Amino acid sequence: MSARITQDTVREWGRRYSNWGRWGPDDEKGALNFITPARILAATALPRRGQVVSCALAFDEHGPQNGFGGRHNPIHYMLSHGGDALAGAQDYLPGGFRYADDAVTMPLQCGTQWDSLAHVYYDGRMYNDRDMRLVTSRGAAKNGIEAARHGVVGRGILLDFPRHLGVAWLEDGHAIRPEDLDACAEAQGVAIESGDILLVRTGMLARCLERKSWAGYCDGPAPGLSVHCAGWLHEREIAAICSDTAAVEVLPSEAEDCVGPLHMIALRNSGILFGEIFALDELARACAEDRRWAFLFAAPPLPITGAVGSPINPLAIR
Ligand code: UVW
Repeated sequence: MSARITQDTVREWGRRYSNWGRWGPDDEKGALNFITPARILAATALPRRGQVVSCALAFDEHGPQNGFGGRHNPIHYMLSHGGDALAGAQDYLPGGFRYADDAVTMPLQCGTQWDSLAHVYYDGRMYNDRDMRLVTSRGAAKNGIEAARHGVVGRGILLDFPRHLGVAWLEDGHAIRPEDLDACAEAQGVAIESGDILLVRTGMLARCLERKSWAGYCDGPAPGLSVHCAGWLHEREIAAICSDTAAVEVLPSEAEDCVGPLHMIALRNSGILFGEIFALDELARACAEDRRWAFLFAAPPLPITGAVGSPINPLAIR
């Protein structure tokens, strides 16, 4: 029987698993600092097949958003197209040259994305003991996603829980505990190393696609990492944690009196990037085929100045 988890537990574990000051007072990269040049070079030796697998969900109107938190799916619209050309609106262009342009309106958190280290805070402070008032309607003056512009590149590890447990997907509310992470890694024959980017597949996104329904995906219970994984992530020096759910961590909250306890500890105190709404099914199939769950992984954010997140097209290179 687990002890009660409360805000006080979160504060205590936040202090225990803190990386504030570890890379100096100016640091905005957090746990990405664990990805050293040596780790990147080692990761480049992993691909065997020359196979590139995207972990992005399509950015379109069929995405999972339902208005929760003001988030909506991407709205893509055309600024110029063949109809303009046909109507003569591009006749000012000499020599028969015609063109199409487009635009997209989207919350940066609506699809496959990184949460920056300015995304969550409590007690008025965010990663590296910065004041949350640094994040205003003008954006994040510190800890914005552009701090990760030279990454995120390194060794990716997929932990495929449905495959490990012999189920199609984990049930909503299924909490993945530290010992489960170890058992899944061991079953897959991978040893977790400092600087790894961890991709945890729960099968929730696959379930939604199979049922052709996103009901509950953004605002309901979900499988995910237990708050008890905060110490595991910190001790193993994980650089970034990603999942095929909207929050990475299990929902409902395991804490009695607060939401997002894993975000609060692992993102705010340990400085670990959270990657959400990752599409991991194709990668899971590819990894199972050759029984190799480690790969070169590249998921750079868009360097949007002051943004607290970024859409991404994460690539596993195998
Ligand atoms: C919040 O933590 C507010 O959102 P998300 O789960 O998308 O990171």
